[in-house]
Amino acid sequence: MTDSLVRAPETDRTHATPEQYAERYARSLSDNDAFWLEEARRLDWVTAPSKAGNWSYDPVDIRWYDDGVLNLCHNALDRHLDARGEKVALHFEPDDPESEARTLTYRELHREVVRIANALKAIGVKKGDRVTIYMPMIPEGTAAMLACARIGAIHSVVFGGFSPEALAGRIADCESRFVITADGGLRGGKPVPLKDNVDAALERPGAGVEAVLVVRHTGCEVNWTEGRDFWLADKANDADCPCEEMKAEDPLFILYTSGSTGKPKGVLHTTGGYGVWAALTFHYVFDVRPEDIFWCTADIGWITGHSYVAYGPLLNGASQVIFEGVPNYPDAGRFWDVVDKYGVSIFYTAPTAIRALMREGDGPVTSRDRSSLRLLGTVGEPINPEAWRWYHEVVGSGRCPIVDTWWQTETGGIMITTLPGAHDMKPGAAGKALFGVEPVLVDGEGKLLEGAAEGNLCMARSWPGQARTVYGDHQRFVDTYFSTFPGRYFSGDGCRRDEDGYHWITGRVDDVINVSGHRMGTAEVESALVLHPTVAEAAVVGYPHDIKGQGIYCFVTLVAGEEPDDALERELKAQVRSEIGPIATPDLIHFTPALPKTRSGKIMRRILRKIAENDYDSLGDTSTLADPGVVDALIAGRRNR
Ligand code: 6R9
Repeated sequence: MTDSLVRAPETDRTHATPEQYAERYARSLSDNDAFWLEEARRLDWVTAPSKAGNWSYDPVDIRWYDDGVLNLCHNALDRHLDARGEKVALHFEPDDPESEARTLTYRELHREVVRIANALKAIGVKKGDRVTIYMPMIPEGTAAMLACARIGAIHSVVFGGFSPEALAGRIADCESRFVITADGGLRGGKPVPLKDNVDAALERPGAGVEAVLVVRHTGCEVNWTEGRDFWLADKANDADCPCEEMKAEDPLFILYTSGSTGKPKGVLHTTGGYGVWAALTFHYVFDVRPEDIFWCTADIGWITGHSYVAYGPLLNGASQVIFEGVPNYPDAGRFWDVVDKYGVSIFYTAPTAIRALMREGDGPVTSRDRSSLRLLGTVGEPINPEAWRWYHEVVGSGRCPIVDTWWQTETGGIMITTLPGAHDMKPGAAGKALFGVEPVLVDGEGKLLEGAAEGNLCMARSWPGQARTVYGDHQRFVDTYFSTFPGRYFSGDGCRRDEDGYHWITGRVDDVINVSGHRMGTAEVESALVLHPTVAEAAVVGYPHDIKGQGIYCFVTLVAGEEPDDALERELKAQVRSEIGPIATPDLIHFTPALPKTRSGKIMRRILRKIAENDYDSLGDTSTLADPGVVDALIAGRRNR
């Protein structure tokens, strides 16, 4: 009964009624420009925009609020100081529950941001420069992002779990000359050698930088390059640091994300539209009230951490928790300890975390109070109805609505969800379009599908939070998102729309897999594997994994004369870890003498996916294979989970 409705409790129907939603949604489409100009008033502008959308999908040129001028750091901090300077902006919960927690008010966070902004200026950062941020989940991470926004620098946050190799690639791609990092981080009691990783990355070709600002965090030993490395504390100062006036379309940040081909893409977001979108989606979806304590467990290295840690909550003047650690340290009740400690009322996490905790049983949850919770959210991948029900019934004690929010790095913020109060929920369905969003489904030929249907999820029109380009490669942006179905933005996801207009995301339809809510291009893992001298060819697919959603299944053929063994398997896994990072570690390696190919030499991934899924009955047409015998050999060698 996955389609059954779960009703939001009447007491939560205060934010947007079903009628208000329907009315506002209809107007957001029919009177799009007026709607978006009105919504722009959520922000302070130096010069208010006279027009909202100015975009085209053919040719691809996306602009919003073109003639507006503003600064997002001002909007996130300065403008709150008079009315709520003493309100908590961040509660920082360290990895070790015995370590000292820190709380920063809006005034204190503002001071921290100004200090970092001055440090950035002192090391030579100017408006338009790219600054790479490689940080643990500590207040200085968010503050560094806002400091960049304050002085008009473009931040490129790289997840602290990425390897030096991956970091180097991202530094080189956007020609970033500055890095902000910490001496080290802590996750689940284990040290993360951030500064060492930066040192290693900067030895790679193309990744030389002028200066590295280092935040003292764990106090661990670090190597030092005189003239290049600077402690933040030595460069920071309280001098006045006015907010730079930014045009709405000036870049705000670059965030790298995996695609189906090639190296990760630097998705570029700009200032005005992204700001409006982050502010609006946070306001509506999380139904935020002044007394709420919000907690999004995402790292700032992902888009969720950008929009719902750094920007959304602060643009709305909300109080939030940021957490350095992991869900199961020191034990599986940690999330709920933190919820109780700070009185968290809105909690936003990923299905993979929910599934991992569900496995530990109800005890670690029910032994904690959790009565402060009133709204739960999920993001990152489809949530299976079983995990949804556990989240709803056990974590939320059946009291809290769940928002299952579908969106992407490229969309800047939440696109499809139910709204608490306005919509009933269906376990496993993301829900309906947010204001100004017009999702459509098309078949393989691009034909529009009406009513209840399943197809490729596209957007028929732009919205302010949409990515503008791929940094340095606009053609790649056009090719990736606008060429499959011309005139539409193609998300890369499959989706079923039911008779009530709810969207059920069926997963990626391209060669991207979703591992624990993280996007991984199969091509990236393949490239890492073939770097090994024994590997002739590799093909990587996803397969269903109980906790991670999808696991990484690698088919590998070796060069002639090489024999597979356990040691080689370990070496290949290590190779992928060091090229990309631990999140890309293969789950299964299947050595095979050959891969199934068409006569023109194309690997038939469809067949590999079926084999990885243990689904041998629906292998489909294998007659176009150059050597159909390969399939039997593959089935015989199937790796057990
Ligand atoms: C925000 C984020 C985007 C991809 C997206 C889709 C999957 C995200 C989802 C979901 C089903 C949800 N995805 N939210 N699938 N239901 N609520 O995760 O961005 O890292 O760019 O990933 O994640 O496949 O295309 P990003």
